[in-house]
Amino acid sequence: MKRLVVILLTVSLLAFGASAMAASKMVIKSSDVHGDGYPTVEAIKYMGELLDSWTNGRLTIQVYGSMQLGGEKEALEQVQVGALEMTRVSVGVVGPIVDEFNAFNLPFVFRSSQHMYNVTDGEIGTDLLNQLEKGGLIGLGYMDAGSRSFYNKERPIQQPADLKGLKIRVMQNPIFVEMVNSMGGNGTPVAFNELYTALQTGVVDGAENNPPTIIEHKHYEVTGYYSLTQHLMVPEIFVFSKKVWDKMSPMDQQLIRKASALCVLKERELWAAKEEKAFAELKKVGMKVNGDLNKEPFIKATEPVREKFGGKYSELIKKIQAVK
Ligand code: GTR
Repeated sequence: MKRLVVILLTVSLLAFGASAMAASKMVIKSSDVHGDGYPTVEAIKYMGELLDSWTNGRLTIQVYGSMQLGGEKEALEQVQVGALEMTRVSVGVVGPIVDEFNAFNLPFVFRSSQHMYNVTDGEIGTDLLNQLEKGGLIGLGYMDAGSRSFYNKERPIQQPADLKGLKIRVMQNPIFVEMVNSMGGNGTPVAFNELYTALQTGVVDGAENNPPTIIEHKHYEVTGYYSLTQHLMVPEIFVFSKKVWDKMSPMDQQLIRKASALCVLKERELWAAKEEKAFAELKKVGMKVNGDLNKEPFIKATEPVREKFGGKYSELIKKIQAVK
């Protein structure tokens, strides 16, 4: 009898402990280089609101935007060691952690936004997200970032030869350095949180990005020409720390997955509106936009980059290209 009481007591204490653990309050910290109003930031805030309402305030997200926690490389490192729960970064900086992601970082690999959605929403996208675990990350979803084109202070880029002599900032990944070099410019890796100053002081002459980023970070103040080469279509990604994730209850993990799926859709909707608005704003703030250029010479010039960096993943690339 005494033994039975002890067993029952132990079992109920364990159960109490488990539910207390499951019920413990958690503020998920998530970083972003962009600030309030940017689609990625607003979508993560929305994800936080969903979690908050589903759990009566037990799970919430606090976004640290505007590079408060530094650049994207550091943010990923913080998430890997579990010092930060979540971050939203470009797939551009994920390639050096999980090599397969570099298939998405190759110039002219996606034909259109729809093609990119079909790839990231399908088997290939899910498979790559799962591979993030080997880098200590839990992949929660992709976000749209449109396409990236060159902008600089010197001249419009009408053909690859116009890049000659220009130092063009790229994200910290060797692929992008070679991508710019293959087109005739000088690819220079600079962390995003140092880019405005690098443009202002002439450390670089230009960079490459989407219109919302140029508007939001006022890069038009320190450049002047935007040329629609659209050479990259690099998705954004939001990831959770595997170290933290492994200590969470399956129920909470499921809630986060569910909120992530809705967050992805929210960002797409916000992105479409933001991109259209930013395109119009570029002209208003005085950027000279040349949209009418022949992409063929740029595609041709970057062929060696696709061969060199894509060689290892030629099967994966074939699969990406086969997606409708
Ligand atoms: C932006 C992207 C950021 C960051 C930045 C960059 O388009 O949203 O995550 O990667 O580009 O060029 O570093």
